[in-house]
Amino acid sequence: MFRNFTQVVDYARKLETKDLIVANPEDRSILIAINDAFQMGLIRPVLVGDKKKILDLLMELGIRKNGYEIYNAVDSKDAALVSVKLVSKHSNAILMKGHLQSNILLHEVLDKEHGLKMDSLLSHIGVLDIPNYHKLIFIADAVMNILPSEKEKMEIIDNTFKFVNSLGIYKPKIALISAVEVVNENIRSTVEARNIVEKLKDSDDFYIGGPFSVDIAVSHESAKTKGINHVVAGDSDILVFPNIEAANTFYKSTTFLANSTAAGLLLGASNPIVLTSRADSYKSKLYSIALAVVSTDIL
Ligand code: COD
Repeated sequence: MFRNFTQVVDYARKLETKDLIVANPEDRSILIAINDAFQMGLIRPVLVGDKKKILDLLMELGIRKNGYEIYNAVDSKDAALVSVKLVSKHSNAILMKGHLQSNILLHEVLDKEHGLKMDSLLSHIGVLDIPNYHKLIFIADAVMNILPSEKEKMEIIDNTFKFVNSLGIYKPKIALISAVEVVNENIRSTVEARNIVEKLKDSDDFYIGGPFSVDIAVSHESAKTKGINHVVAGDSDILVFPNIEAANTFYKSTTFLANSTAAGLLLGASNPIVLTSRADSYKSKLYSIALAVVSTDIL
């Protein structure tokens, strides 16, 4: 069971080296993270983007280009297309989003001809190490699914549970997040949470509760004050948010205001996909790569 990102990196170092194919790596923090992962033996870097700019940046950062495979791309869309095509040819490869908009890459990932989509729904998992919380917390979906339906939320829960469970977290506690803990027919997420909990509450694989406001999900004190006595309350492993705005706001608030470290991956595709925000730190990028390497081993 991984309790922090250092343990994830240590485990990844023991595994077989993977090809990491990066769309648009023309960014200092991305290149430093990739090079550190390369030096640790986690990955072999394959870079797709503006070749001259990449070489200039590598030189500026004092990184030798030996061991790097570099393909030129004319723009972000081309870089996304070439990267996805390269990844689709290697079952052992990892795709990473570099310095480009998420939807440009996701569009290519979803392409029926050359993409990485299988039968399942693709969803994002954000892993947060928050100094104020007693364990890693997993959040879905801050990046991919804009306003998932009730059925799609069930698929997101399935993707997320499988991933979290494979990291050694036995019977994770899943909280369905909304603004309040009581069902209000005018707040769709409370109604959906009630329905989902009704369907999944007898699962032997995980504990599930909701609707919960975030404070109930992560604070025993708050749950007690509000009269909520539930195994998930105050001790959640997984927060499932109602929509991308809520999840993304939580993800970025905790990283930029609460000194948290985040890692992010896309789940449900044929290959692991590292998907962090362009503004995420160098460490976030390194930890996300390590998590992707580990996920090729465990999923
Ligand atoms: N999983 C599997 N298949 C999917 C998914 C999914 N999550 N989403 C769409 N598909 C399939 C559809 O069924 C369809 O067959 C095909 O893919 C295309 O679907 P569209 O028309 O909805 O695809 P797009 O390209 O218009 O939109 C897909 C995006 C993922 C780009 C879109 O949902 C999006 O913009 N998401 C938000 C990305 C973003 O900007 N995040 C910001 C945070 S960093």
